Amino acid sequence: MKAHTGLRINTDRLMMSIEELGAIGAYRDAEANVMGVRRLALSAEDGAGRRLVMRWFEEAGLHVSVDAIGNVYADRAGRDASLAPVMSGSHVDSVPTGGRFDGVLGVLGALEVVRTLNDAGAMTRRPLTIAFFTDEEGCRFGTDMLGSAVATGRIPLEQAYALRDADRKSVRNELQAIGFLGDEAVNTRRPHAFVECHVEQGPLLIHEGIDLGVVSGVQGISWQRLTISGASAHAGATPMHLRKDAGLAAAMINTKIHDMCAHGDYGSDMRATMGVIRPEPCMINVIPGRVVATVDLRNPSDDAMHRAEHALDAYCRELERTMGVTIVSQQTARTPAVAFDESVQQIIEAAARTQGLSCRRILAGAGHDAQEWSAVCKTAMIFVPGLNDGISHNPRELSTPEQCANGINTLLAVVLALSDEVA
Ligand code: HGY
Ligand code: MN
Ligand code: MN
Repeated sequence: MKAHTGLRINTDRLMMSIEELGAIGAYRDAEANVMGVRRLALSAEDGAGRRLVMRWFEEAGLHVSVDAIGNVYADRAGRDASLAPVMSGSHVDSVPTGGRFDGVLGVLGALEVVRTLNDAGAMTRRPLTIAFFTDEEGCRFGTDMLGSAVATGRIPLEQAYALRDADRKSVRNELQAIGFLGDEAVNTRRPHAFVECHVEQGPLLIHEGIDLGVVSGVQGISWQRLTISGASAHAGATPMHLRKDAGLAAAMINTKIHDMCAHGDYGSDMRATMGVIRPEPCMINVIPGRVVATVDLRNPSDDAMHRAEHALDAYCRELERTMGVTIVSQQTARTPAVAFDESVQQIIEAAARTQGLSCRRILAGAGHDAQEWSAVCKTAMIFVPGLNDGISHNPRELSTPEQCANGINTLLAVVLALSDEVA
């Protein structure tokens, strides 16, 4: 059995795979003037991307299976089949204006780890599983990390199946439509450990000139869908005091959530976004009678998040009283702050330092599949910096081959260290 030490990934092969997958769902983004990626969960493009990656998994000699929520697992035997596997993976679905690296780096990076082990004829003590999970982004069906949440028992399968997109298409039917309604049972896999490599999606590492992020955890996430109902009326003939302007109410809520962040009453790190604002009838000379808007709150403190949600709810009740509108809120996603495993973080740090790479602990601003897997096994993440201030959920998302190689060489070392653990 060859020693694993000194193995290095094939960076060109990794980057070519990222480019090839990035061509599926590619579009020319007029605003950014670069090619972006649009592979919405369970779309035809997502199906094509999934099939390409599955083919690569099979070509790497892995045993591939699909579970009932469309998660794809690829298993590699270890010397001791009695030991639980080390798992690594992420997602291949994207937001509508995505880049080539979000999620993909973690999936194709895990594949590159396997390809490197194959080239070296190396067999790890523990089995390995690499994977990609369904609908991590949540922007089509309204709940993020969906596949991982079902795989780890936080969301029941039938509840996930029933989720519908804006065209009232269900998760179940869309899984069937792209051929990924798998037959493997969900909520059964319990890895020894889970480690995910992902682009940071923020400016910290690149601004500090640090090679890698050792992710300490993920902040809490609260998503709400607000339906604000007032009265549509003539923009010219209706006096201001007789209006029930749903558009004004939405704007006031948007200002309120930004004020909540600015004044620090809910912690200095709270972040708030009204990403969807859809007025009806959306005409220049009609007061909006109805608005559908979303509120995305992020907070590293669960207590502060609860207080912020209550404050927002009280504000909506106040607007109902003073403006004569009605505001119905539907919670579409809610995850607590998660702390990753200290021992796995230390393994990541040691792997980075052995390669002469600088690293620092960092809290994940975005949600990730790893936060769901941390409920069932010891888990941590490796962050890779990005150019353009680490921008993400934007076609200008860009990490260099060297930055990606640093992340995946570290992932290789971490997977090897974890796979050698007996207990
Ligand atoms: O919304 C998030 O944080 C993740 O990108 N789904
Ligand atoms: Mn992601
Ligand atoms: Mn994302």
